[in-house]
Amino acid sequence: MNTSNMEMPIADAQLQDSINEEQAKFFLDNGFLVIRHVLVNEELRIVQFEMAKLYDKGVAGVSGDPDYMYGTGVKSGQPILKRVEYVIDKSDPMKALLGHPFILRSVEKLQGPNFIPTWDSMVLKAPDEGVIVPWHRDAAVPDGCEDKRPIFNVDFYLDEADLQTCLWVIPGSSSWSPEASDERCRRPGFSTEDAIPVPMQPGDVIFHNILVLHGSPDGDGNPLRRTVYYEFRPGEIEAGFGPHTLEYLALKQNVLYDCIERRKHTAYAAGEKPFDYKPTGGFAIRQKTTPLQYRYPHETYWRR
Ligand SMILES: O=C(O)CCC(=O)C(=O)O
Ligand SMILES: [Fe+2]
Repeated sequence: MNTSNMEMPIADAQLQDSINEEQAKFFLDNGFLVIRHVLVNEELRIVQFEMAKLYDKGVAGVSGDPDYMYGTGVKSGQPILKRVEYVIDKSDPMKALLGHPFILRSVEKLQGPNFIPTWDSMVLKAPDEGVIVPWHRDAAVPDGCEDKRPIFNVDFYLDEADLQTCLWVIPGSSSWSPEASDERCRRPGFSTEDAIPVPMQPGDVIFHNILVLHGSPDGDGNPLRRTVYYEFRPGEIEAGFGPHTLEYLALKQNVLYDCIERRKHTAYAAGEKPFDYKPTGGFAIRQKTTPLQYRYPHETYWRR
């Protein structure tokens, strides 16, 4: 495939209410989509500040808390903070971010009205550690599921990702067979001949299908890069095939509903048309309750 001059529609959250048909089709065909200017002005500054607090806490060293995850620095050999899990639980502005109306209207367009939020994590590329993220898929679609609606991550960039350090994706690899995907991931080194780079500015977003092959090169002398991943799944897929229980589905519906309400009380959302979360049929929310918590550990809710 010639990917060098690929026609790529780019959405702009300041100019549209949600992604349009052409952008949705591009996402479904290629497994990723870029959206500019999702976080701007005060919200961008607040979210950057909140995630700097978690980053600093993690770098200072947190032990005995599984939410702060460390790897070993390629250059320094030291423990390096690589991921912080359950960021919504740890910060109120991150709850309000889950209610972002452009994002939710776009998720609804791609997954239908019964979607739920699943994972919420901050992924870190440590400064000057030159860590390669090898080609991978984030996860597989649950066993037995024939529903073609995409499961995907919404990646909020809090720092710039330039051509040297940004994410690369292989357009269309979201529809490859598991065998073709495994074969490509086994190819040695971080080769990019069939891939395209996705440079980003702070506040920009990538939607990426969990099945699209992606990764990033070692970028010598790279600056810190913080990306928040919010994953969404169609309720029908979750209910039919897991990986979580039905109880989890209802709990996360309540979290989402609550976060949409919280967003209405932020100064920066004052001029927005809020997202109207209205799951249908068997997914309709019968009783709106304040969430008991914002951290429902995945392993507590895996199906048997
Ligand atoms: O941000 C990156 O460079 C890739 C991170 C990633 O794909 C992951 O953590 O699953
Ligand atoms: Fe990934």
